Amino acid sequence: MVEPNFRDLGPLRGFRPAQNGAVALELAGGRAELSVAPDGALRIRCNPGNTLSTDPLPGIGRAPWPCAKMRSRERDGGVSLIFACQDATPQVDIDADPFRVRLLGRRGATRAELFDFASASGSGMRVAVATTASERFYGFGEKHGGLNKRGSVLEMRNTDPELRRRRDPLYVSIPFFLAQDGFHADAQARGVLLESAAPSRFDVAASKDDRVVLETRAEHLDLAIFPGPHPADVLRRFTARVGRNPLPPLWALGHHQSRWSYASEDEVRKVAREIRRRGIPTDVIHLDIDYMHGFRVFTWDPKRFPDPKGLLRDLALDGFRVVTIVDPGVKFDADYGVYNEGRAFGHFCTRDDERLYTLRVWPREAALPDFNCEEVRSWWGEQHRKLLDAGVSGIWNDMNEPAGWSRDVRLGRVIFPYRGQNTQAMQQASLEDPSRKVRHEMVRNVYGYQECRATREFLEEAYPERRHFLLSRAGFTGIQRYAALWTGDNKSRWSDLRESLPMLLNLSVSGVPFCGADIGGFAFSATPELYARWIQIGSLYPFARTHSMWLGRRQEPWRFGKRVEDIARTSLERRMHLLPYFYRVFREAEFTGAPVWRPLAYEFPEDPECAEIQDQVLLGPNLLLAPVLEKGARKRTVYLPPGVWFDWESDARYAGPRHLVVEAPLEKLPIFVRGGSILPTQSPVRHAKEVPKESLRVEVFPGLDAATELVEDDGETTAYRHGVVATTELRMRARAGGRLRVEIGARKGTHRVPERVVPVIIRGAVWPETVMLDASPIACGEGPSTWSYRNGRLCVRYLDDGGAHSIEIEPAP
Ligand code: MIG
Repeated sequence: MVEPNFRDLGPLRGFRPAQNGAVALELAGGRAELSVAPDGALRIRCNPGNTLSTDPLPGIGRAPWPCAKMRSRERDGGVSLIFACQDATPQVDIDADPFRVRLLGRRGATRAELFDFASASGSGMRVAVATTASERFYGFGEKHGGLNKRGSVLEMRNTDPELRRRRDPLYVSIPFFLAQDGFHADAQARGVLLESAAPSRFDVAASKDDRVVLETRAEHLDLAIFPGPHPADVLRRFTARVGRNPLPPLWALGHHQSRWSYASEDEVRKVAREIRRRGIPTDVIHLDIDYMHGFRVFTWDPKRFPDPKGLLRDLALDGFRVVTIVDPGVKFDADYGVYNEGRAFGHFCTRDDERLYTLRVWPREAALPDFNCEEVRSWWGEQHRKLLDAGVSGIWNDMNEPAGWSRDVRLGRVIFPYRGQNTQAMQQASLEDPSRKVRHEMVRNVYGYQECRATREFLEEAYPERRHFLLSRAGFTGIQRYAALWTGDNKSRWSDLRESLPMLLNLSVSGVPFCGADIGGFAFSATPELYARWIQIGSLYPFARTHSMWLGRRQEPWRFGKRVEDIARTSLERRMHLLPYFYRVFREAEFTGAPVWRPLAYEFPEDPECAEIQDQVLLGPNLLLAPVLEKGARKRTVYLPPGVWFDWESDARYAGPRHLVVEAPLEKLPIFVRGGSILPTQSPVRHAKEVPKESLRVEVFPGLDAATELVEDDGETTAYRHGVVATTELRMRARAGGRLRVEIGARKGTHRVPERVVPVIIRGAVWPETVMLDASPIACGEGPSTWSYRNGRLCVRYLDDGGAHSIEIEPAP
C-alpha cells in the first residue's frame, strides 16, 4: 500500500444519544458513533467530515447491532459511558483530548484502548489498539507463517497469488484477531474486528511494540471489540455478530476426492469403482472445470458428460455425492444463454464508463456478475437449479477473489495463464446503496462472499428441507454462514504440510470452523511418504479433501503403493469412526461459535507452554493430534498440557504437563485423549449413508468427572432446527466410592433411534471385580447386558431402548 498522509480526527467536542440507541460523538475533524451490545461487545464507527456514513453491513447481510441501554457521567477530561449488559455493566471511558476510547471490564480493568484515530483524506483511515509486550495474536484469517502473528505486517486483499511465490495476501480476508495476554487464571482474551470490505493492513506490534495499527483504504472506520475472558467467550461474541457455520450434512464431513479434473463420465465411474473396490471411505467426488462445455458455467460437456443425471444417479446408489465447481466468470459468448441474460439485465460489473468489464479466465473473456445487487444474487442463485436438478449435491466456488490473468497460451485443452490481472478499472454497486457505483477495489474483499451468499440463499430457499454444502476459495469475515473454505493452491512439499496446521488454526479462530487444505498438496507430486503423513492428519482436518493438479501425479489414495493405501484407509476409517464426535463438535460450532480445530492456547490459556505450539492441534475439546510433519521422522516430541492424557491406541496414561517422545512409524499418527472425557463414536463405514454395525459406541477416558450431551438426528435435513433430535446425557463419576460410574440419561426428543446394543468402552481399565448394569451385577460374555475385557479395555454392552441406564465398575481405573 502507498503510505497515505494521515491526519488526526481531533479531540472530542460533544456527544449525544443517537436514534438507534448508540452514542453520537462529535470530533473536531470527524464524526463517530459508539455502541455496546447487550453481550458487552463494543462497536465504534467514524469518519472525517460532518456526517457519519451509512452503515454498509446490511449490504452484506448482517443484522444491525443491538444496543444496550447507556447512562453517561462527566469526568475530568472526558466522559464515562456506562452500559447495562446481560451480566455486567461495562464502562467506556472517553478522553476528550487527545481522543481515546477505553473499554473497561470488571473492577475497572482496561479491556481495550483505542487511540490515534486518523484519516487520510479520501484514501483511508487508521486506528491503534494498545497492547502489552506479552500479548499474543492469533486469527487474521488465512495467512502464511506461524501461529502467533506478533511482529508481522499483514495485508488484507483477496488475492490469487502466484504459485511459485505464494505469499501474503492470499485468497481470504478476515480482518479479525484473537489476542491473549497473561497466563494467570483471570488472564484476558479479546477479539478485535475491523469491518472493511476495502483492502486493509494490520501492523501487529511490528513497528511499535505497544500497539497494533489497523489501516483501511475505506474512508469509514468500523471497529469492534469482543471481550473474553476466555477465548471461547470471544469467539461466541464475535460469531454472534458475524454469523456461524450451520451444521453440515453428515456426508460433507466424510472424505472428498478431487482432481483437476475428472474430465469424463468414464473417468469418474472408474475412480468411484476403485474407491469402493478398495474400501477407502469416501463420500464425495468433486468435478473440476472440465465437466463444463467450453468452461461455460452451469453447462455440461455434451461429449464427455452426455448423461449427467444418469451418472449422478448411479454414483448415488453407490453412496457418492457430487460437488461441481462454479466459477464466477461468465463466458463472453453471444450464443450462451447465461451471458445473454446477464447482459440484457445489466447484471455484470462495468468499467468507469459503463462498458462491460471483462476478465481473462478459462473461457477466454468473461463477464463478472455484480453480486452486490440483490437481483443479481437471486438471478445467479437460480442458475444452480440446473445443477441440482441433475443431482449435484454441493457447489465449489473457485476463482472468486476474483482471479484472472492478463494473457494466456492455449495448446489444445491445455492452458498456461500469465498472471498479472488488474481489476483497478472495474466498478461495482456500493454496499450502502446498490444504485450507486464504487470502485471494485473498495468492495473487493466481499466479492466471493457475496457470490457464496447468493448461492446459499438460493439453495436454502429452493430446497429448505436440505442441509447444503458450499466450498469457497475466497472469503471474508462471516463466510462460514455460507461456505466452507479450503486454502487454495498449496504444493506437495513438507513445508506446505507443516504450514497447514497454523494456517487452519488461525482460520478456525477467525470464525471459520469448516476448513481444510488440499491433502497431498495441489501442485507438483507427493512422494508416498509425504502423502502418508498428509492423509494421516488431513483425514482429521475439519474439511478433508484430497486434490491435485493436472500437471502432477494422480493422488487417489491407492496411487502410492499398498503400504500407503493401507495407511490412507486406516486414516479415513478413523475419521468415520470419530464421525459422531466430529458431529458433536460441529454442532458446538453452530451453537456457540467454538472452532472444530483449536490451538492448544485456546483450550489452555493459562499454560505458557501452549502459547506458541503449532505442530499439534486439538480436535474439539478432547482430542490432541500430534502429526509427524518431517520427512524421514519416525518419532516426535509431544507436549501434553496439564491434566490426564491417554494414548488413543495403547491407552497408556500420562500426567501433563510434560513433554514426551513418541514412536511414530509411518503407520502411526500420535493422538491423545483428555482424561475425563466421553467420546461418542461408531463403527467405521465407507460413507456417511451406510448404516454402521454399531451406530453408537461410548468411549470413556477416566481421570476426572465428565458430562456431555449426545445429540442424534437424521444427518441431512434441517429438521434438527425445529427440534427433531434425540438427546442423551452422558455422565461419568470417576470415583463414586471406589467405583467408576457411567450414567446414560433417558433419551429425550422426537428423532427416533431404533433399538440397539451400545458398547460402553472404558479405556485404561483393570480386570474388574464387579460390573453392574442398572444396579445388578452382570456376567462376562459377548451379548447385551454382559461385559468383556481385552488389553486394558473394559466393554460393557447395554440394550439401548431409550431408557436411562447406569454402569458401575469396581475397582475404579
Ligand atoms: O487457476 O479449476 O485453487 O483447486 O483445481 C487454477 C482449476 C484454477 C484453482 C483452484 C484449484 C482448481 C483449479 N483452479
